Amino acid sequence: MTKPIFVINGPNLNRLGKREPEIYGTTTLAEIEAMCRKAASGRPIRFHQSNAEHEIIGWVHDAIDEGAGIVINPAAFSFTSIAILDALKMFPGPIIELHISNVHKREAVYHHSLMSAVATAVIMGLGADGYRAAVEAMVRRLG
Ligand code: DHK
Repeated sequence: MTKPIFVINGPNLNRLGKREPEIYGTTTLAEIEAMCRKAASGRPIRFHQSNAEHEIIGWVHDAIDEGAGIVINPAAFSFTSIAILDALKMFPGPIIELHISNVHKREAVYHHSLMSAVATAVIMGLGADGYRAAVEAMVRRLG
């Protein structure tokens, strides 16, 4: 059985499409999910979003048990959650951290992601298209 790629999304990303379109664009999360499934070219995808830290940790644990790779947009938890960082530390496979916006062009509160230290790679500033780039890179990396 081909192990899935987990695509995990953090808080407020369920509001994409309407949320600060000048920063996040107008692509909805459902459209992003469809882009990820297309970009995965046949590899299974587990696509999740939650505003709750414990649920995101639960999906990272699922990925530890049954996933091949993780693409994660931790959103605001990127800058606050040592708990999610600790969970990601246990994941043996490749991790691509993703941000729709270029956080370094934004307010200082967004400048230091705790997750980048354990990420294989970080993609940011490509808008929703960053998800397609991340999944395609993950598929190539997993071979
Ligand atoms: C999404 C968020 O919700 C913010 O908290 C981050 C990230 C940026 C994004 O660009 O995808 O700062």
